[in-house]
Amino acid sequence: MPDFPALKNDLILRAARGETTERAPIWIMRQAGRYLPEFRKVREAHDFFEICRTPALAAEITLQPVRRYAGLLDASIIFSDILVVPQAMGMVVEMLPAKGPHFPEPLVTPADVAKLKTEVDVNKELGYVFEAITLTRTLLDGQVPLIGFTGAPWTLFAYMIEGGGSKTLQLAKSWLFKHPDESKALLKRIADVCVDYLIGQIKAGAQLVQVFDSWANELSEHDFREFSLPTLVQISTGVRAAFKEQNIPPVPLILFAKGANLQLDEIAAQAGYDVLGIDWVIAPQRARKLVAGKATLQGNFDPNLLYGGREGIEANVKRIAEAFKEGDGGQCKAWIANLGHGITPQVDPENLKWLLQCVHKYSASSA
Ligand code: 1CP
Repeated sequence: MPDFPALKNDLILRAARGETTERAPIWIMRQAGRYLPEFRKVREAHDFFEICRTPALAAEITLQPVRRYAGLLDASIIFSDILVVPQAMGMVVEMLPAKGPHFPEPLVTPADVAKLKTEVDVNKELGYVFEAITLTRTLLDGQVPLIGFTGAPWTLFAYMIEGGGSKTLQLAKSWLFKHPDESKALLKRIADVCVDYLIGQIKAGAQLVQVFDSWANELSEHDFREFSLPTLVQISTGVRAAFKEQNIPPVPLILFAKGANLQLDEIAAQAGYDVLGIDWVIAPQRARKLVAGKATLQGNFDPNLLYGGREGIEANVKRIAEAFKEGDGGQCKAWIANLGHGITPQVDPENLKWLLQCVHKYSASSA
């Protein structure tokens, strides 16, 4: 493990361990991104995946929100994308202007799985992410912890078959229903890569890691249990085994299974994650009841709250902070504040600043 500057703010690590904290730590999903003019400026000069593959650029963009919101953000997240995993498995992924990710040759039938690499050497294929993490953690100078991440197997599987974003996931789901065994085999292969990828990120310096199952909300309870949950367990088990076998100091594991709200109890009991991200649809009180102290909760402001004006932002942050503190003597316990999904491109950065300030104020023990 490289030697890094001492950490000055460990609030998120304490909350992830389930401790009571003086206020809620906060970071924002997609905090380095298109709502920031400084990000758009770098993007004008560079292709999206070129930035991901250039550690100095990825580090610079990761640091942008930390710099702009100095003292207000409690974590950084490495600039990359979940779709670097399908690239590592041998697929071509492009980022089209205004359209988003595009796979020119998506998987059409299970026979196409043969086109994927049988063995994926993450150090060779994704070593640039590891380098970016090591550089970023050094440049962060201990201000806040650095989060690494991967897409969850189900979400990556869906992109690999749909070939990009989709409203219905009709193609990906037809695989689940028509070819359940082949689907499970492919999901497992993706999970194998995710395990190695997360271990590599942790060894490179990631201080927490998050698994994004952004499309969990599209699966029925049955199908989530059948196709997604086992691979999420495979990831947490695989990473925790590496902590032991390779003598790696353990880091908290975060799972964001968007919209899997009805199954939070099952996920908290079985999936093996320290922190569970929740979207804005479920009330904090209900989420806390379902999780029953088995994990820290992360969330869950509606991303559109950032369009709600200063008063709207303040009132809703206050309400949600109070809900998370309820029953704990007005103190924050095991809560990491965040949005319930990524920040959107049209947000005024000043409104995000206000939301961060409101979280500091209303999550504090004295508030
Ligand atoms: O043109 C551009 O500049 C591309 C915009 C962009 C950015 C800034 C994309 C394309 N990805 C990213 C960065 C990114 N993606 C991060 C960076 C770190 C940070 O959070 O600051 C992260 C964590 C992601 C993760 C990601 N990519 C997810 C999971 C999170 C989520 O929002 O659900 C998903 C689903 C993607 C796919 C993706 N990449 C980019 C877009 C526009 C999308 C979504 C496309 C779709 O709607 O299907």
